[in-house]
Amino acid sequence: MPKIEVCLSPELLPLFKLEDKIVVVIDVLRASSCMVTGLAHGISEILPVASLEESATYGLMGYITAAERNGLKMEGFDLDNSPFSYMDPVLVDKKICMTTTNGTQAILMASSSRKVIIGTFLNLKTVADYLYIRGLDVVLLCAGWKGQVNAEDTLFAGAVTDALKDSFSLGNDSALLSRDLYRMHQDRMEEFLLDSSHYNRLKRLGINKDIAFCLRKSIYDCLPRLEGNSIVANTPGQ
Ligand code: 3SL
Repeated sequence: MPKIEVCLSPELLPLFKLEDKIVVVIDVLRASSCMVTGLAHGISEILPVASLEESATYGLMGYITAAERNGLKMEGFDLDNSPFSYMDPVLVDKKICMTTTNGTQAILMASSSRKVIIGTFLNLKTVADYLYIRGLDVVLLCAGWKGQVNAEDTLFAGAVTDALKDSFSLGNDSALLSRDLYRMHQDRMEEFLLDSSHYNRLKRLGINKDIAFCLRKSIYDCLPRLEGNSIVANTPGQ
């Protein structure tokens, strides 16, 4: 039986062997939710980069630039980090270069794995179906917040672990903890998150509607995957 491990923070990633595994990068609030939304709405590719400088350089090369730090859009860049911004029809067929506080950094850290895909509540069923069909060992990598564990990414890791309970074994105790957390709160996720750090950070910034949107389950069947250096929508069979 293949196994599921959960990595609760990128700081713990050096403890995991990635080469032969599928890594699901999770940043529910909000980077991975933006990626799923954008690709579902017709953006052609999203290039994750680490720094604002790199993003600006890609801007000069024709990319639309998206830059967030501490929840805020950075001055001089085109897009903020709201999934609603990624629905804009002017972005159809466009290439985005994206840098965020945690999500894009986690993707870059996972790039040595067999395959990187992007998971969110928005594409939960598609992610679980894909992992089931592939039947390979999986690491669910939570982007967290600046090295700290966060509640919403852990909750999503638990949702995937729970969805695959009959065909995957638990690879570590983080998988057990996240699965049971999800089982406990799956019907009242926003209520559970009321006291969580990033939920409150975004609320202080007045970004409430993004939170509710990012917690919607399985509204897109889009599966973003890392192809070369860019995130693109997966085509069936890959
Ligand atoms: O850290 C990130 O990658 C962001 O998703 C954080 S925020 O939701 O834009 O604040």
